[in-house]
Amino acid sequence: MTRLPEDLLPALHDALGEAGLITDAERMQSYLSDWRNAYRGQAAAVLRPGTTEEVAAAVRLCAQAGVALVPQGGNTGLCGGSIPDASGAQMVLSLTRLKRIREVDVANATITVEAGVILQQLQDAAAEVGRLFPLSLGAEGSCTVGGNLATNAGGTAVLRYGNMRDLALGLEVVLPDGRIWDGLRGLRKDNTGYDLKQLFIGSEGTLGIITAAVLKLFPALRSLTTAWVALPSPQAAVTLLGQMRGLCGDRLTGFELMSRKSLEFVLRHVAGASDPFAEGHPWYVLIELSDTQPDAALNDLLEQGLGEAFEQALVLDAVVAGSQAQVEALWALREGISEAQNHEGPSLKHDISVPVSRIPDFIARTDRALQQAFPGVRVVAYGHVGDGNLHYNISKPPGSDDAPFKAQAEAIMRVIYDSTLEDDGSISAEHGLGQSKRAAAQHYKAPLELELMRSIKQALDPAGLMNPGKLL
Ligand code: FAD
Ligand code: 2HG
Ligand code: ZN
Repeated sequence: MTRLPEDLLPALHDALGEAGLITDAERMQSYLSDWRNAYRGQAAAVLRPGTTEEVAAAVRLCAQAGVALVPQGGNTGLCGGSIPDASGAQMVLSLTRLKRIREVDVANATITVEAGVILQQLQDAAAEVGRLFPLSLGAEGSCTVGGNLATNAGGTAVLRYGNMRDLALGLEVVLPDGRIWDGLRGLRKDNTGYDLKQLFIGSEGTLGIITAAVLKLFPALRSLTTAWVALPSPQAAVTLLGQMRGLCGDRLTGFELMSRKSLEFVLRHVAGASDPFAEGHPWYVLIELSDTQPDAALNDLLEQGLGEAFEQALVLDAVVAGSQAQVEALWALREGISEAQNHEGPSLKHDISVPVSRIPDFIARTDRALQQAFPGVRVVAYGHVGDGNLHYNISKPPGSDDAPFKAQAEAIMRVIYDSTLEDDGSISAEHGLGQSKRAAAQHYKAPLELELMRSIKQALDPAGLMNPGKLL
């Protein structure tokens, strides 16, 4: 392990107390690898401050000592952003003790929460005052608001409510030198220059530590209907999406695409999962309509939209959930894909985006190129089609060894990202760059964009101590 300045750990102990400092190797383990065990690192210590002032003190002490910090929330990220490197010289800064809901302002439709609040707790706190916090994703029982902001998380409700960037009005941030920026304003309009909070949102901990945020609340939903729909092709899904949007407007709050392969993985590995249809179909979408009115006649709307789509041969079959248990069962099929894919051996995750209209061509072209270059690899394509965001994931050929597949990872990624670029897309729509896509971003992002990003990094973190080795 690299030597730390002798007085640093005692000073951190004084600042954070017993609960705020972990140096014991055993107790540090869970902070040093991600949930898939895809990334593993070492750390000189894990810091667990309990207040913004303690975060500031820890950051200041580490800045003075030249020690790099790796911010960490729920550690559910999918690109290794919250895991330190292998040197043992960095420290993990866990925000999970910053758990307070500081204020709910119903009239302003805002909630002020600390970074360590779990997303589900935030959703529950909004529901308690008859409001909705709409961000929704598979990891919501473990991920934190700080992590959601730092990755600009997306999920299944972006179609209607936008991603985390659209849901934040103000931030409190500890800067790399330990100063606290109090930008906790709940203003919907503020044109006094650069929108500083947006710099930190999506910066993956490379510009500062987010300690609290003012977030938007929405009216609670009082009616909801969910359908599982079989389709012949991604083109049918895109056409249906346009038609349902035209018909339902903002009541269309979910539209998730899944290939047959994705569903097969879930049926094989998720306990209790069952196919809503007697026979298999090539593609599926999960459609959700919701409204703030209790009797919004959403089923009529859904049936009208699907009826028209049947006549146009866009839809092959459909089931509408008849109870809350069925709603949950249908969503479990969608949310189970990520976990199910882990049981099929090593997987390569890609969260690309292209314009929605180009999704069908993207899938057809990329499938062709992959099968030509890497016969037998399994494409597990699914995702937030309404946002143009596909999880175009790859599993190894069935029954094959892991090693040859892992050796091809880089080349497979190239095929997918080259194809994404052909459609003017992005190599990461929601998970961020972290460690896994950092090098690819250097290749795929425009040189001028990279130069501007480096200038911002240099201006805020000239010593490079905020999550080094990630993003840039
Ligand atoms: P972590 O994993 O701890 O950290 C993520 C990044 O943020 C790291 O770079 C870390 O350094 C930084 N960071 C964390 N907290 C702070 C802070 N307070 N200040 C500064 N930087 C910080 N993501 C989506 O966008 N959409 C999805 O639909 C989705 N579904 C998922 C489903 C599953 C089953 C899983 C496991 C993950 C999913 N994710 C999804 C990815 C992940 O949940 C999100 O990226 C989430 O926002 C990460 O939150 P976290 O608290 O776990 O952050
Ligand atoms: C989802 O939409 C998540 O389910 C996870 O973003 C995607 O595991 C993945 O690749
Ligand atoms: Zn996703």
